[in-house]
Amino acid sequence: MKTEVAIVGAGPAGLLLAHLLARGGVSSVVLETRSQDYVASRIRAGILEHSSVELLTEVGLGDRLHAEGHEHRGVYLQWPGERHHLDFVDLTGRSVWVYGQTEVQKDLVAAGTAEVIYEVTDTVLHDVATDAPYITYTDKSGESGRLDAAVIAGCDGSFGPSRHAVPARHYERTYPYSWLGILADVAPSTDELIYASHPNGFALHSMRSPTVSRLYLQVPNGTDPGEWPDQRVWDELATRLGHGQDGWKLTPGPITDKSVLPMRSYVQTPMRHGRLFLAGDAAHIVPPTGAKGLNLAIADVALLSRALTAWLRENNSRLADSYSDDALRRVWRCTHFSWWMTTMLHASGDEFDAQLQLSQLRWVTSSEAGATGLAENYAGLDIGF
Ligand code: FAS
Ligand code: PHB
Repeated sequence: MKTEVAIVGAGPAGLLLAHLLARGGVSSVVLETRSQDYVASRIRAGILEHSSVELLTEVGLGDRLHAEGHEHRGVYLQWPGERHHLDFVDLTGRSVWVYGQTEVQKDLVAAGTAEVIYEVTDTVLHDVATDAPYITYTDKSGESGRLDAAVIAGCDGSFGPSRHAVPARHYERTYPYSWLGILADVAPSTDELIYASHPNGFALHSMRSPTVSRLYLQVPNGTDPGEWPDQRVWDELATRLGHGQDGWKLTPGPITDKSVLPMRSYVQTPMRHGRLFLAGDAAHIVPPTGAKGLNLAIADVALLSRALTAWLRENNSRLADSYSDDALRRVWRCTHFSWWMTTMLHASGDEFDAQLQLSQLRWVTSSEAGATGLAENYAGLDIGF
């Protein structure tokens, strides 16, 4: 089989890249190791930054987002006895949208612009440094397959093969804590997200819809969700989120999903080797505190689709040659912001850290300059930043 761009991975990066390439008249085939249902069911990101919403809307993927998503002006930052709202629209003119990654994935599949071969195994990239790269794989019937392409896009996340095909420098920072995440069939107890710092640990009140809440608790690495029965989860969330503070109440409800998410920062450079280009989690991982993971994947493929279309349609390789440097500027900005939000809000057990955290929280909630710095990073910088 032959195509112009062979894409490994049918997550948001892979499917959006296929969609954007198709709009430019560039053909692609996507190879995915999981089933379509499995990929669509993974509970992950919940926030779309301003430029992600603009892009999805511009390329015909915004109808359900604008009908079912919820635009938020900002977030609350909280610590014991205090809660402050940061209004991103007042500060930067940019908002964010609550619209789950699962919904983005559904919209991408419904667009029907990606030719995907699901449930492949033994995916191996070959000759990526030549002008005739190809991929071999085994399809779900056990037949061997080969996909020849002009370019390979590695959109296969942090566990896929593509990143290993790039001779790279690796940067990594792990954190001494993880997140316990729950989905609950209960109306959110807040209109906008609450990021809470507490001596017991961080907590986040997010949501998916007017009837589904998404909440997280900082827990030690290696925590088994079984150690956290529902009542304990709600009691600890109430403590950390300030239940009873100024009359505010956290309303519990039936928990429908409970999982533990480890946290790390990871970047590998460069994001290109020969005719292999990496995008999304295949090249970088951020802790979810800054709500950047999905948005970075979207920004990468916005740049990559323009670069590959110019190269393959106009024989102009300028954007392809600068793709890695262009993408990494935003990757490092978002990596710093995600690290900063994580270290500012999570309890480390160290008293010096606790004072630094309190000072940062007081600064960003009292200084317009400080608040604007957080707002422009959270609501997102222009793609191509
Ligand atoms: P993905 O990992 O989404 O997609 C990669 C695809 O490649 C997968 O479908 C995989 O099956 C496929 N693949 C892997 N190996 C393959 C192979 N050998 N052959 C073919 N296909 C292969 N971000 C946030 O902003 N907020 C959050 O709350 C949040 N929560 C998260 C929770 C979890 C458990 C995880 C893992 C991530 C979370 N993220 C969150 C980050 C997440 O949203 C990613 O940033 C986003 O999925 C990146 O999209 P992709 O780059 O497409 O990678
Ligand atoms: C979510 O809703 O899943 C979510 C929101 C904001 C974050 C992380 C996760 O920073």
